[in-house]
Amino acid sequence: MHGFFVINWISAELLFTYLSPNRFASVQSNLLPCFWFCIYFFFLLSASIQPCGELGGGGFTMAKLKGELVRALGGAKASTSLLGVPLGHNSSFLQGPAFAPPRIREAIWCGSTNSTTEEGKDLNDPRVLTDVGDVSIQEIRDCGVDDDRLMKVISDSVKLVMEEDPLRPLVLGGDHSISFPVVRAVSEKLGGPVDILHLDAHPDIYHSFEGNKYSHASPFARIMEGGYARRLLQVGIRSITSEGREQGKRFGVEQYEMRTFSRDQHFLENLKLGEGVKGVYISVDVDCLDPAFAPGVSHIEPGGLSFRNVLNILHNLQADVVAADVVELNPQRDTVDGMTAMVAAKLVRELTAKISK
Ligand SMILES: [Mn+2]
Repeated sequence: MHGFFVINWISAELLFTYLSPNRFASVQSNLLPCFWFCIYFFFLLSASIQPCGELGGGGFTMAKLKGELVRALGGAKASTSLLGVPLGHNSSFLQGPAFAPPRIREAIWCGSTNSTTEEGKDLNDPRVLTDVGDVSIQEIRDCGVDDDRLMKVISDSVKLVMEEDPLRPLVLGGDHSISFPVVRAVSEKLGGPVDILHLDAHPDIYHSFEGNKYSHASPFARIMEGGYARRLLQVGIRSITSEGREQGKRFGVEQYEMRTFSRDQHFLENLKLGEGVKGVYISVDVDCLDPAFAPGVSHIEPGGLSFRNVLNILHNLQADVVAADVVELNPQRDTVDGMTAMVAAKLVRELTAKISK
């Protein structure tokens, strides 16, 4: 149940509807505005009498409570907070990534491993890792909300997490379309562009794909058009069309292809990013990995990175990582024992260690 977030959202929508000029123009009697006000306050009251929402509500109160918890424990300079965005409908092939966030959480806390990251951070410490739940994507779409507004809901949710210093969002996708509203929120909230390290088999920079400007094949076109990134480094690329290269040139993207990885490896495993901008954003598409390591993805593309290549890139990166996402795990394509979910979970664990300090 994600009712709390829906209620908050509906309240805001109703207020907006009430305050919009069109509404005033169309109102013929005084009764209609009163009716809307009553409805609005009813929802406001409903929200205020369930201060925690449900666990997994992903709403304002949950981020606020988690922020208060971290500060009560003595705080941290930066603290990772998971935010699930179970969105799969902008995929061009399969929609399974909508089911990924619970599988990743299950794997993070699986009893087959422990709560310590490779470099010694304890994920059980709320100053290292908290979780604010999921944005209620499907429930909001069930209300007939289009993608322009849905993307705004995602951006607003990310901003609510960032509001609670020192929380920094680590977003669990979802397909790759979510990176656009997430990066937009991070850049707007911090007040300037970030550098992006993007690990992926694909550049995801089509102007639009199959007529969809929010396609999971297009988020980095929207990000670069919006001016939300200064540098965009794409690593692991091995499925790229002429449009992908042209768009890369157009936006000044640094595309590192797998066919030259042995030449680029030392450089990529010792990166220093983010100087002179607001920080670094890391976007990891699980299909950056070779399918031998991560078969549970929608677009299987042989010839990818090893898991250790990716960890070397992340561990050795010198950067202030302000937010990140792990996207495109498709549980419907995973092995029966959920191997790729464990792979995605370990990426989340190690990214958590990178962000928190
Ligand atoms: Mn991909």
